[in-house]
Amino acid sequence: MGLFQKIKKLFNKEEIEKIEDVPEEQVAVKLDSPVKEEPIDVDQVVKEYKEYEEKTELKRLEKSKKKREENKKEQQLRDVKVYEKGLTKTRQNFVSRLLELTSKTKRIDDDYFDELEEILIMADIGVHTVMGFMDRLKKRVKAERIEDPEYLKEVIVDELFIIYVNDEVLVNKIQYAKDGPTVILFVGVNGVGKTTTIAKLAWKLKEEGKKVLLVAGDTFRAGATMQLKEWSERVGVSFCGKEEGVDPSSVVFDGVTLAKNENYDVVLVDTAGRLQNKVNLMKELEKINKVIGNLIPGAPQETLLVIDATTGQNGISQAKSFKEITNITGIVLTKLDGTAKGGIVLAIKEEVKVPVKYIGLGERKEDLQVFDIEKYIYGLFKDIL
Ligand SMILES: Nc1nc2c(ncn2[C@@H]2O[C@H](COP(=O)(O)OP(=O)(O)OP(=O)(O)O)[C@@H](O)[C@H]2O)c(=O)[nH]1
Ligand SMILES: [Mg+2]
Repeated sequence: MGLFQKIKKLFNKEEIEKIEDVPEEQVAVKLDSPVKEEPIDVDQVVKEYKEYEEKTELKRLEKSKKKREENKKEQQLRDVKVYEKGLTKTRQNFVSRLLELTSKTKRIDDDYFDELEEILIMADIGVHTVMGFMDRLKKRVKAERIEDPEYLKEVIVDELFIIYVNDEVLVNKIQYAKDGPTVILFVGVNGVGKTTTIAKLAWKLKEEGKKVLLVAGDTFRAGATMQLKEWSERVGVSFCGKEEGVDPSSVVFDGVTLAKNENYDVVLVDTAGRLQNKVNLMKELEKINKVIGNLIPGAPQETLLVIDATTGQNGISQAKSFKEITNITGIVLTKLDGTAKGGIVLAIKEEVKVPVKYIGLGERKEDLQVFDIEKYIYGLFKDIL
Protein backbone atom coordinates (compact mmCIF):
# COMPACT_ATOMS: atom_id res chain seq x y z
CA MET A 1 0.00 0.00 0.00
CA GLY A 2 1.22 3.47 -0.81
CA LEU A 3 1.97 6.17 1.66
CA PHE A 4 -0.98 8.20 0.49
CA GLN A 5 -3.35 5.29 1.12
CA LYS A 6 -1.73 4.59 4.45
CA ILE A 7 -2.15 8.14 5.59
CA LYS A 8 -5.69 8.17 4.31
CA LYS A 9 -6.39 5.13 6.42
CA LEU A 10 -4.57 6.44 9.47
CA PHE A 11 -6.62 9.62 9.36
CA ASN A 12 -9.85 8.09 8.29
CA LYS A 13 -12.50 10.71 8.69
CA GLU A 14 -15.31 8.28 9.37
CA GLU A 15 -13.35 6.62 12.10
CA ILE A 16 -12.64 9.94 13.71
CA GLU A 17 -16.32 10.78 13.55
CA LYS A 18 -17.14 7.41 15.06
CA ILE A 19 -14.85 8.13 17.94
CA GLU A 20 -16.69 11.33 18.57
CA ASP A 21 -19.86 9.28 18.65
CA VAL A 22 -18.62 7.15 21.49
CA PRO A 23 -20.75 7.66 24.66
CA GLU A 24 -19.18 9.70 27.45
CA GLU A 25 -18.85 6.86 29.97
CA GLN A 26 -17.21 4.63 27.54
CA VAL A 27 -14.76 7.39 26.85
CA ALA A 28 -14.03 7.55 30.52
CA VAL A 29 -13.44 3.82 30.59
CA LYS A 30 -11.28 4.15 27.62
CA LEU A 31 -9.27 6.91 29.12
CA ASP A 32 -8.73 4.79 32.18
CA SER A 33 -7.52 1.86 30.24
CA PRO A 34 -3.94 1.66 29.16
CA VAL A 35 -3.27 3.19 25.75
CA LYS A 36 -3.52 0.38 23.31
CA GLU A 37 -3.27 2.47 20.17
CA GLU A 38 -0.72 0.91 17.93
CA PRO A 39 2.22 3.20 17.31
CA ILE A 40 2.98 4.08 13.68
CA ASP A 41 5.71 1.81 12.57
CA VAL A 42 7.88 4.20 10.55
CA ASP A 43 9.95 1.37 9.09
CA GLN A 44 6.78 -0.32 7.94
CA VAL A 45 5.50 2.90 6.34
CA VAL A 46 8.80 3.42 4.56
CA LYS A 47 8.81 -0.20 3.44
CA GLU A 48 5.32 0.06 2.08
CA TYR A 49 6.11 3.33 0.39
CA LYS A 50 9.09 1.74 -1.26
CA GLU A 51 6.89 -1.11 -2.44
CA TYR A 52 4.44 1.44 -3.77
CA GLU A 53 7.24 3.21 -5.63
CA GLU A 54 8.48 -0.08 -7.04
CA LYS A 55 5.02 -0.88 -8.32
CA THR A 56 4.77 2.51 -9.99
CA GLU A 57 8.18 1.98 -11.56
CA LEU A 58 7.06 -1.45 -12.70
CA LYS A 59 4.01 0.06 -14.34
CA ARG A 60 6.20 2.63 -16.06
CA LEU A 61 8.54 -0.14 -17.23
CA GLU A 62 5.60 -2.17 -18.48
CA LYS A 63 4.40 0.83 -20.42
CA SER A 64 7.80 1.44 -21.98
CA LYS A 65 8.12 -2.29 -22.71
CA LYS A 66 4.81 -2.14 -24.54
CA LYS A 67 6.02 0.89 -26.46
CA ARG A 68 9.25 -0.90 -27.30
CA GLU A 69 7.32 -3.93 -28.49
CA GLU A 70 5.19 -1.68 -30.67
CA ASN A 71 8.32 -0.04 -32.07
CA LYS A 72 9.86 -3.46 -32.63
CA LYS A 73 6.78 -4.56 -34.51
CA GLU A 74 6.86 -1.41 -36.59
CA GLN A 75 10.57 -1.98 -37.28
CA GLN A 76 9.82 -5.58 -38.28
CA LEU A 77 7.24 -4.36 -40.77
CA ARG A 78 9.68 -1.81 -42.12
CA ASP A 79 12.33 -4.54 -42.49
CA VAL A 80 9.90 -6.78 -44.34
CA LYS A 81 9.28 -3.85 -46.68
CA VAL A 82 13.03 -3.59 -47.41
CA TYR A 83 13.12 -7.31 -48.24
CA GLU A 84 10.06 -7.01 -50.40
CA LYS A 85 11.49 -4.07 -52.33
CA GLY A 86 15.00 -5.50 -52.59
CA LEU A 87 13.80 -8.82 -53.96
CA THR A 88 11.54 -7.30 -56.62
CA LYS A 89 13.72 -8.37 -59.52
CA THR A 90 14.00 -11.96 -58.35
CA ARG A 91 10.32 -12.10 -57.56
CA GLN A 92 9.33 -10.75 -60.94
CA ASN A 93 11.52 -13.23 -62.74
CA PHE A 94 11.29 -16.35 -60.64
CA VAL A 95 7.84 -16.19 -59.12
CA SER A 96 6.04 -14.87 -62.16
CA ARG A 97 7.48 -17.74 -64.17
CA LEU A 98 6.40 -20.18 -61.50
CA LEU A 99 2.90 -18.72 -61.52
CA GLU A 100 2.80 -18.93 -65.30
CA LEU A 101 3.89 -22.55 -65.19
CA THR A 102 1.24 -23.36 -62.59
CA SER A 103 -1.58 -21.75 -64.51
CA LYS A 104 -0.79 -23.54 -67.76
CA THR A 105 -0.21 -26.92 -66.09
CA LYS A 106 -3.04 -29.42 -66.19
CA ARG A 107 -1.04 -32.44 -65.10
CA ILE A 108 2.10 -32.68 -63.03
CA ASP A 109 4.35 -34.62 -65.36
CA ASP A 110 7.95 -34.70 -66.58
CA ASP A 111 7.45 -31.57 -68.69
CA TYR A 112 6.31 -29.73 -65.60
CA PHE A 113 9.35 -30.86 -63.60
CA ASP A 114 11.73 -29.98 -66.46
CA GLU A 115 10.38 -26.48 -66.70
CA LEU A 116 10.41 -26.02 -62.93
CA GLU A 117 14.03 -27.16 -62.84
CA GLU A 118 14.95 -24.58 -65.45
CA ILE A 119 13.19 -21.79 -63.55
CA LEU A 120 15.08 -22.65 -60.37
CA ILE A 121 18.43 -22.83 -62.13
CA MET A 122 17.75 -19.47 -63.78
CA ALA A 123 17.16 -18.02 -60.31
CA ASP A 124 20.70 -19.09 -59.43
CA ILE A 125 19.73 -21.61 -56.83
CA GLY A 126 22.59 -23.68 -58.22
CA VAL A 127 22.51 -26.91 -60.20
CA HIS A 128 23.56 -29.07 -57.28
CA THR A 129 20.97 -27.59 -54.92
CA VAL A 130 18.26 -27.76 -57.59
CA MET A 131 18.95 -31.46 -58.26
CA GLY A 132 18.54 -32.34 -54.61
CA PHE A 133 15.46 -30.20 -54.41
CA MET A 134 13.87 -31.82 -57.49
CA ASP A 135 14.49 -35.30 -56.10
CA ARG A 136 12.81 -34.45 -52.84
CA LEU A 137 9.93 -32.73 -54.57
CA LYS A 138 9.28 -35.65 -56.92
CA LYS A 139 9.34 -38.08 -54.01
CA ARG A 140 6.90 -35.94 -52.08
CA VAL A 141 4.56 -35.59 -55.07
CA LYS A 142 4.53 -39.35 -55.40
CA ALA A 143 4.15 -40.14 -51.72
CA GLU A 144 1.44 -37.56 -51.13
CA ARG A 145 -0.17 -38.18 -54.53
CA ILE A 146 -0.14 -34.46 -55.30
CA GLU A 147 -2.04 -33.70 -58.46
CA ASP A 148 -3.06 -30.09 -58.03
CA PRO A 149 -0.47 -27.63 -59.44
CA GLU A 150 -1.89 -24.92 -57.16
CA TYR A 151 -1.14 -26.98 -54.11
CA LEU A 152 2.24 -27.98 -55.48
CA LYS A 153 3.16 -24.27 -55.60
CA GLU A 154 2.82 -24.19 -51.81
CA VAL A 155 4.84 -27.37 -51.46
CA ILE A 156 7.62 -25.77 -53.52
CA VAL A 157 7.83 -22.76 -51.18
CA ASP A 158 7.83 -25.12 -48.25
CA GLU A 159 10.64 -27.23 -49.68
CA LEU A 160 12.74 -24.17 -50.52
CA PHE A 161 12.45 -23.14 -46.91
CA ILE A 162 13.55 -26.63 -45.89
CA ILE A 163 16.70 -26.35 -48.07
CA TYR A 164 17.76 -23.41 -45.99
CA VAL A 165 16.69 -24.52 -42.57
CA ASN A 166 17.68 -28.15 -43.07
CA ASP A 167 16.98 -29.16 -39.48
CA GLU A 168 19.69 -26.88 -38.20
CA VAL A 169 19.55 -24.21 -35.60
CA LEU A 170 20.21 -21.12 -37.66
CA VAL A 171 23.12 -19.07 -36.46
CA ASN A 172 22.71 -15.80 -38.25
CA LYS A 173 23.50 -13.78 -35.16
CA ILE A 174 26.82 -12.03 -34.69
CA GLN A 175 28.86 -13.56 -31.86
CA TYR A 176 29.66 -10.72 -29.51
CA ALA A 177 32.48 -10.81 -26.97
CA LYS A 178 31.24 -11.20 -23.38
CA ASP A 179 33.33 -8.25 -22.36
CA GLY A 180 35.73 -6.00 -24.21
CA PRO A 181 35.56 -5.09 -27.87
CA THR A 182 34.14 -7.44 -30.49
CA VAL A 183 36.23 -7.48 -33.64
CA ILE A 184 34.63 -8.21 -37.01
CA LEU A 185 36.91 -8.73 -39.98
CA PHE A 186 35.54 -8.18 -43.50
CA VAL A 187 37.06 -10.08 -46.39
CA GLY A 188 36.14 -10.55 -50.02
CA VAL A 189 37.35 -9.81 -53.54
CA ASN A 190 37.41 -6.25 -54.80
CA GLY A 191 34.22 -4.38 -55.55
CA VAL A 192 31.83 -6.75 -53.78
CA GLY A 193 30.73 -4.12 -51.26
CA LYS A 194 32.97 -4.61 -48.20
CA THR A 195 33.45 -0.94 -47.39
CA THR A 196 29.80 -0.05 -47.97
CA THR A 197 28.69 -2.99 -45.83
CA ILE A 198 30.98 -1.85 -43.01
CA ALA A 199 29.43 1.61 -43.18
CA LYS A 200 25.89 0.21 -43.16
CA LEU A 201 26.62 -2.13 -40.27
CA ALA A 202 28.38 0.65 -38.34
CA TRP A 203 25.27 2.77 -38.67
CA LYS A 204 23.04 -0.09 -37.54
CA LEU A 205 25.22 -0.82 -34.49
CA LYS A 206 25.46 2.85 -33.61
CA GLU A 207 21.66 3.08 -33.71
CA GLU A 208 21.62 0.18 -31.24
CA GLY A 209 23.73 2.32 -28.92
CA LYS A 210 27.10 0.66 -29.53
CA LYS A 211 30.42 2.48 -29.64
CA VAL A 212 31.87 1.62 -33.04
CA LEU A 213 35.33 1.98 -34.55
CA LEU A 214 36.18 1.50 -38.23
CA VAL A 215 39.70 0.33 -39.06
CA ALA A 216 41.10 0.91 -42.53
CA GLY A 217 42.93 -2.37 -43.12
CA ASP A 218 42.80 -1.91 -46.89
CA THR A 219 46.02 -0.02 -47.45
CA PHE A 220 46.50 -1.66 -50.83
CA ARG A 221 44.02 0.17 -53.02
CA ALA A 222 44.51 3.89 -53.58
CA GLY A 223 41.76 5.86 -51.91
CA ALA A 224 40.41 2.95 -49.85
CA THR A 225 41.40 4.52 -46.51
CA MET A 226 39.85 7.86 -47.49
CA GLN A 227 36.64 6.13 -48.59
CA LEU A 228 36.25 4.45 -45.21
CA LYS A 229 37.06 7.68 -43.38
CA GLU A 230 34.34 9.51 -45.30
CA TRP A 231 31.86 6.79 -44.43
CA SER A 232 32.79 6.99 -40.75
CA GLU A 233 31.99 10.71 -40.83
CA ARG A 234 28.74 10.17 -42.70
CA VAL A 235 27.40 7.59 -40.26
CA GLY A 236 28.97 9.26 -37.22
CA VAL A 237 31.38 6.63 -35.86
CA SER A 238 35.13 6.69 -35.08
CA PHE A 239 37.87 5.90 -37.52
CA CYS A 240 41.44 4.61 -37.41
CA GLY A 241 43.63 4.61 -40.49
CA LYS A 242 47.11 5.30 -41.79
CA GLU A 243 48.64 6.24 -45.11
CA GLU A 244 48.41 4.08 -48.20
CA GLY A 245 50.91 1.27 -48.57
CA VAL A 246 51.70 0.66 -44.89
CA ASP A 247 51.43 -2.84 -43.47
CA PRO A 248 47.69 -3.44 -42.80
CA SER A 249 48.63 -5.31 -39.61
CA SER A 250 50.10 -2.13 -38.15
CA VAL A 251 46.83 -0.26 -38.76
CA VAL A 252 44.91 -3.15 -37.23
CA PHE A 253 47.28 -3.14 -34.23
CA ASP A 254 46.67 0.58 -33.64
CA GLY A 255 42.92 0.24 -34.15
CA VAL A 256 42.41 -2.70 -31.81
CA THR A 257 44.68 -1.14 -29.17
CA LEU A 258 42.64 2.06 -29.33
CA ALA A 259 39.42 0.06 -29.07
CA LYS A 260 40.71 -1.70 -25.96
CA ASN A 261 41.93 1.48 -24.29
CA GLU A 262 38.84 3.48 -25.06
CA ASN A 263 36.25 0.77 -24.46
CA TYR A 264 34.78 0.44 -27.91
CA ASP A 265 32.05 -2.16 -28.28
CA VAL A 266 32.64 -3.16 -31.87
CA VAL A 267 35.61 -2.83 -34.23
CA LEU A 268 34.91 -3.29 -37.94
CA VAL A 269 38.05 -4.02 -39.96
CA ASP A 270 38.17 -3.41 -43.71
CA THR A 271 40.68 -5.45 -45.74
CA ALA A 272 42.03 -5.38 -49.26
CA GLY A 273 40.22 -7.54 -51.76
CA ARG A 274 42.85 -7.35 -54.40
CA LEU A 275 46.16 -9.02 -53.70
CA GLN A 276 48.49 -10.54 -56.23
CA ASN A 277 47.58 -14.11 -55.37
CA LYS A 278 45.91 -16.45 -52.96
CA VAL A 279 49.06 -17.19 -50.97
CA ASN A 280 49.70 -13.50 -50.36
CA LEU A 281 46.13 -12.96 -49.29
CA MET A 282 46.28 -15.94 -46.97
CA LYS A 283 49.52 -14.72 -45.38
CA GLU A 284 48.15 -11.25 -44.90
CA LEU A 285 44.95 -12.48 -43.29
CA GLU A 286 46.95 -14.82 -41.07
CA LYS A 287 49.08 -11.91 -39.89
CA ILE A 288 46.06 -9.68 -39.26
CA ASN A 289 44.35 -12.46 -37.32
CA LYS A 290 47.45 -13.01 -35.21
CA VAL A 291 47.74 -9.33 -34.32
CA ILE A 292 44.07 -9.16 -33.33
CA GLY A 293 44.22 -12.42 -31.36
CA ASN A 294 47.30 -11.29 -29.44
CA LEU A 295 45.58 -8.11 -28.34
CA ILE A 296 42.20 -9.70 -27.60
CA PRO A 297 42.17 -13.46 -27.01
CA GLY A 298 39.36 -15.05 -28.99
CA ALA A 299 39.14 -12.17 -31.47
CA PRO A 300 38.22 -11.67 -34.24
CA GLN A 301 34.88 -13.04 -33.12
CA GLU A 302 33.63 -12.91 -36.69
CA THR A 303 35.16 -13.04 -40.15
CA LEU A 304 32.49 -12.09 -42.63
CA LEU A 305 32.98 -12.88 -46.28
CA VAL A 306 31.29 -10.36 -48.54
CA ILE A 307 29.88 -11.72 -51.80
CA ASP A 308 28.21 -9.81 -54.63
CA ALA A 309 24.94 -11.59 -55.46
CA THR A 310 25.00 -10.33 -59.04
CA THR A 311 28.09 -12.45 -59.73
CA GLY A 312 26.01 -15.58 -59.27
CA GLN A 313 27.84 -18.89 -59.21
CA ASN A 314 31.17 -17.04 -59.28
CA GLY A 315 30.32 -15.85 -55.78
CA ILE A 316 29.95 -19.46 -54.69
CA SER A 317 33.44 -20.26 -56.00
CA GLN A 318 34.82 -17.23 -54.15
CA ALA A 319 33.25 -18.49 -50.95
CA LYS A 320 34.74 -21.92 -51.44
CA SER A 321 38.24 -20.56 -51.97
CA PHE A 322 38.06 -18.08 -49.09
CA LYS A 323 36.98 -20.91 -46.85
CA GLU A 324 40.26 -22.63 -47.67
CA ILE A 325 42.42 -19.69 -46.66
CA THR A 326 40.71 -18.36 -43.56
CA ASN A 327 38.06 -19.20 -41.02
CA ILE A 328 34.85 -17.66 -42.41
CA THR A 329 32.09 -17.39 -39.79
CA GLY A 330 29.42 -15.82 -41.96
CA ILE A 331 28.54 -14.38 -45.32
CA VAL A 332 27.23 -10.99 -46.30
CA LEU A 333 25.44 -11.18 -49.61
CA THR A 334 25.30 -7.74 -51.21
CA LYS A 335 23.42 -6.28 -54.17
CA LEU A 336 20.53 -8.72 -53.95
CA ASP A 337 18.40 -5.81 -55.13
CA GLY A 338 20.37 -5.69 -58.36
CA THR A 339 19.77 -9.25 -59.44
CA ALA A 340 16.90 -11.39 -60.60
CA LYS A 341 18.83 -14.36 -59.23
CA GLY A 342 18.17 -14.00 -55.54
CA GLY A 343 18.00 -17.79 -55.24
CA ILE A 344 21.75 -17.69 -54.61
CA VAL A 345 21.01 -17.39 -50.89
CA LEU A 346 19.80 -20.97 -50.90
CA ALA A 347 22.72 -22.23 -52.97
CA ILE A 348 25.26 -20.66 -50.62
CA LYS A 349 23.75 -22.33 -47.63
CA GLU A 350 23.76 -25.72 -49.25
CA GLU A 351 27.01 -25.55 -51.19
CA VAL A 352 29.24 -23.47 -48.94
CA LYS A 353 27.76 -24.45 -45.59
CA VAL A 354 28.38 -21.06 -44.05
CA PRO A 355 25.37 -19.06 -42.86
CA VAL A 356 24.37 -15.87 -44.61
CA LYS A 357 24.31 -13.36 -41.76
CA TYR A 358 23.48 -10.16 -43.61
CA ILE A 359 22.11 -9.21 -46.98
CA GLY A 360 22.49 -5.95 -48.85
CA LEU A 361 19.29 -4.86 -50.52
CA GLY A 362 20.29 -1.42 -51.76
CA GLU A 363 22.76 1.39 -51.43
CA ARG A 364 21.23 3.33 -48.53
CA LYS A 365 22.61 2.87 -45.02
CA GLU A 366 19.28 1.27 -44.01
CA ASP A 367 19.54 -1.37 -46.72
CA LEU A 368 21.66 -3.88 -44.81
CA GLN A 369 19.43 -6.45 -43.19
CA VAL A 370 20.12 -9.30 -40.81
CA PHE A 371 19.32 -12.31 -42.96
CA ASP A 372 16.01 -13.78 -42.01
CA ILE A 373 14.79 -16.74 -44.02
CA GLU A 374 11.15 -16.03 -43.24
CA LYS A 375 11.32 -12.45 -44.45
CA TYR A 376 13.28 -13.63 -47.47
CA ILE A 377 10.66 -16.22 -48.36
CA TYR A 378 7.97 -13.60 -47.83
CA GLY A 379 9.83 -11.13 -50.06
CA LEU A 380 10.05 -13.72 -52.80
CA PHE A 381 6.64 -15.28 -52.59
CA LYS A 382 4.37 -12.56 -51.38
CA ASP A 383 2.34 -12.85 -54.56
CA ILE A 384 1.67 -16.51 -53.82
CA LEU A 385 1.08 -16.35 -50.12
N1 LIG B 1 22.60 -1.91 -55.29
C1 LIG B 1 23.49 -2.18 -54.34
N2 LIG B 1 24.74 -1.71 -54.43
C2 LIG B 1 25.64 -1.99 -53.47
C3 LIG B 1 25.27 -2.79 -52.35
N3 LIG B 1 26.37 -2.92 -51.56
C4 LIG B 1 27.36 -2.23 -52.16
N4 LIG B 1 26.94 -1.67 -53.30
C5 LIG B 1 27.72 -0.85 -54.25
O1 LIG B 1 28.83 -1.59 -54.74
C6 LIG B 1 29.91 -0.74 -55.04
C7 LIG B 1 31.23 -1.26 -54.45
O2 LIG B 1 31.15 -1.17 -53.04
P1 LIG B 1 32.42 -1.07 -52.09
O3 LIG B 1 31.89 -1.07 -50.74
O4 LIG B 1 33.31 0.03 -52.47
O5 LIG B 1 33.14 -2.44 -52.41
P2 LIG B 1 34.51 -3.02 -51.80
O6 LIG B 1 34.35 -4.48 -51.65
O7 LIG B 1 34.90 -2.28 -50.60
O8 LIG B 1 35.52 -2.72 -52.98
P3 LIG B 1 37.14 -2.62 -52.93
O9 LIG B 1 37.47 -1.69 -51.82
O10 LIG B 1 37.51 -2.10 -54.25
O11 LIG B 1 37.66 -3.99 -52.70
C8 LIG B 1 29.51 0.64 -54.54
O12 LIG B 1 29.08 1.41 -55.62
C9 LIG B 1 28.35 0.36 -53.61
O13 LIG B 1 27.43 1.42 -53.53
C10 LIG B 1 23.91 -3.31 -52.28
O14 LIG B 1 23.49 -4.02 -51.36
N5 LIG B 1 23.08 -2.96 -53.31
MG1 LIG C 1 36.61 -1.25 -50.08
